[in-house]
Amino acid sequence: MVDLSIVVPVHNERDNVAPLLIEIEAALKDAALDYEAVFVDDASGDDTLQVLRALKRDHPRLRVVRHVRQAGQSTAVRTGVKTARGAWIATLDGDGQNDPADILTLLRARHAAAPNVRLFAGWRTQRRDDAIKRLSSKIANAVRSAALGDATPDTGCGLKLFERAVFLDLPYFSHMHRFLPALIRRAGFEVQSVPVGHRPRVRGTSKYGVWNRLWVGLVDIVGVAWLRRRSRITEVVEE
Ligand SMILES: Nc1nc2c(ncn2[C@@H]2O[C@H](COP(=O)(O)OP(=O)(O)O)[C@@H](O)[C@H]2O)c(=O)[nH]1
Ligand SMILES: [Mg+2]
Repeated sequence: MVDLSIVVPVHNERDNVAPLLIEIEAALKDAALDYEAVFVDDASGDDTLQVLRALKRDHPRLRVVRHVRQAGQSTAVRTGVKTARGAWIATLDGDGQNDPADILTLLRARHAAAPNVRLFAGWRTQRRDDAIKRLSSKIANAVRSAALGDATPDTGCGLKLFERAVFLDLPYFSHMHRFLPALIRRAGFEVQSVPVGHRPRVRGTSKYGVWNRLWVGLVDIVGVAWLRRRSRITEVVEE
């Protein structure tokens, strides 16, 4: 067991994984926290996997798992969560746009929060993406939160802190990573958004454009709305 598992989904991020791992280690150096970093390579076509394998030699906290076939970001996150040994999970994008130091921001929020809060969602208050991505995200967030009432201004942020057991109990579907607040509330728990930093992508290229997020996103809103209607929650008492 470890105190915290950091899960990082990566696809074609050969130049980002080493700097990110080093930043994670620097951020948590003084935190008196036993942690592991689980990088999930989603069948990258570049040499991301070779870079990760080489890093393992000098970085004992690093664990690497890989998908034999590309299965997408949500599935990679889930693979990492299943692999993880910690009761709590922090996720980060593999491209360096999230600042690993904000893991501590989320841990501080958890420290101050009520016990029923099981998801701390990063909220990129100053997004460092191009105007098209910022605008499409703004619209998507508005539509989604109006349809699902998930009370979360930024569900797409890769930086999140949640309880492993609660996550693994959620219904699984590809692209579910943008719906974690709605799904966790559906399970009867609370979600708290926490302002975090954001940085421009300096290496590699983005995997998402407007269209490959928009259409699946609209279909998924309908699916998650249906899941919410079919939810029944009760406390269970053993006699
Ligand atoms: N495992 C996996 N990760 C992905 C995939 N697409 C994107 N990612 C990761 O998800 C994160 C965010 O993707 P990115 O391309 O930066 O999206 P953007 O920030 O919206 O431009 C990065 O860590 C990517 O490596 C995928 O198909 N599989
Ligand atoms: Mg990115």
